[in-house]
Amino acid sequence: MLSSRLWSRGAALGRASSSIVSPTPSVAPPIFATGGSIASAHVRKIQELQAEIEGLKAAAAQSPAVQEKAPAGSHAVDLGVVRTDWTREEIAEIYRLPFTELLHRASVTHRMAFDPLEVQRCTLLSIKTGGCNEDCKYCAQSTRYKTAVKPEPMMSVEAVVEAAGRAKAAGSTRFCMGTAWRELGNKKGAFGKILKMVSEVNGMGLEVCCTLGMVNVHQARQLKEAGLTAYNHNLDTSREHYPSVISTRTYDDRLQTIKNVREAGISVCCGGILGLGESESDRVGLLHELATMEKHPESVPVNALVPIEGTPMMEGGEVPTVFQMARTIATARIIMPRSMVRLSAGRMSFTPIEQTVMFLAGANSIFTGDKLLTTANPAFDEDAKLFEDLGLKGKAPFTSPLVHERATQAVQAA
Ligand code: SAM
Ligand code: DTB
Ligand code: SF4
Repeated sequence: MLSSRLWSRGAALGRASSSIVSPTPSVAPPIFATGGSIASAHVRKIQELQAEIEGLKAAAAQSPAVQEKAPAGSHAVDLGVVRTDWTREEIAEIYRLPFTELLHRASVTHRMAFDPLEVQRCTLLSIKTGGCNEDCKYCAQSTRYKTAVKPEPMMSVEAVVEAAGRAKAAGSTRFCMGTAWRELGNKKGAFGKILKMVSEVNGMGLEVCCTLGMVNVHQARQLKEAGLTAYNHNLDTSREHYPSVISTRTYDDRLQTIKNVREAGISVCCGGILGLGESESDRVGLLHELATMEKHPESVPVNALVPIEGTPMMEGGEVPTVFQMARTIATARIIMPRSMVRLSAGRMSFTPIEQTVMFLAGANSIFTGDKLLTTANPAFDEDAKLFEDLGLKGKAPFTSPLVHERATQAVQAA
């Protein structure tokens, strides 16, 4: 049996240990597998950890190396090996739990790997807007549809670095650059500029993410070398529903890029959009695809459709309900407990209290700033007020559970 790992620090640990003992009836499938076999008694495992917590608490307190790496005030409990063998039926069973029960389970799981009061602020920037030849039926930047977005040239490195500086000053700890491209392809000049942007933004101490369409392993390695933290490439929906949304590339094309990014050692950001005319089974299908990857994406964006005038989804899609969003987020939180779950596009469609339900469901990141790539986002002040009302705090960069895992190993070695 693999030893359970835990890392925590100071008073925060007390909070973590008391919150994880919440009695959770064992109706839904187990979340964690241990040493390859599925642990049937999730709760028992949590209780076993209580004893271990006390010993590790002392070790953590004595390890300056760990404390240096440790994000102040956060806490993490890593319960062995995270499952990647979910069946679609198991995921559907979780998705369909009574709503309050689903939220409770997501909440309990959230506390095992993250400080639930921390929500990461991220900033998006469209560094090359419009003129994309793909036919994604939701997208403002596709040339196939008559939308208000006009193609623009690529931004300069200086302008991007300036924008990243503003984002950092406003509290963002992750900066994501997007291009309206099917693929990076043979755009050598543009790629050179992007590598420079990545390296400069990385030098500012921010997590850097890019979303540039399809990339090969060689390109992914160059991005990694330049200092890229994460690559965003969404599956958008289930394999079955995908052809009704996009015809110019396949689901397997998307999976190949994700594989290339993984192979280069870059953290994967992969999720989808709700409101594309999909069924509940398609939402479960998307979650199943993500949660059965050899390694879960470290970051799972859940977007609500932003209906764009002129695109087919203006008619064929529909803004998802708060329940559909929260169920999807909560299920993602439970089946991928160590992933950041990002409440991404579409927040303008939800009231502050509806967004609060999504935080309760386990979302722990939002995009802040007035603009996403081409569409509107809640005003900075509105988000600041929401954080204040909820007592939320921002999340420092590079403090994902993966970092905690390294800290844990250091504790155990101490
Ligand atoms: N062109 C690249 C690609 O498609 O991978 C990167 C940019 S693309 C705009 C990034 C993601 O934004 C898409 O995969 C999609 O999930 C999301 N997105 C685009 N338009 C959206 C919309 N109208 N509503 C919600 N999400 C949207
Ligand atoms: C993701 O999943 N959502 C972000 C990010 N990844 C690149 C993009 C949202 C785009 C919303 C539509 C727009 O502003 O054009
Ligand atoms: Fe192009 Fe990306 Fe928009 Fe699809 S989602 S049309 S690939 S910019």
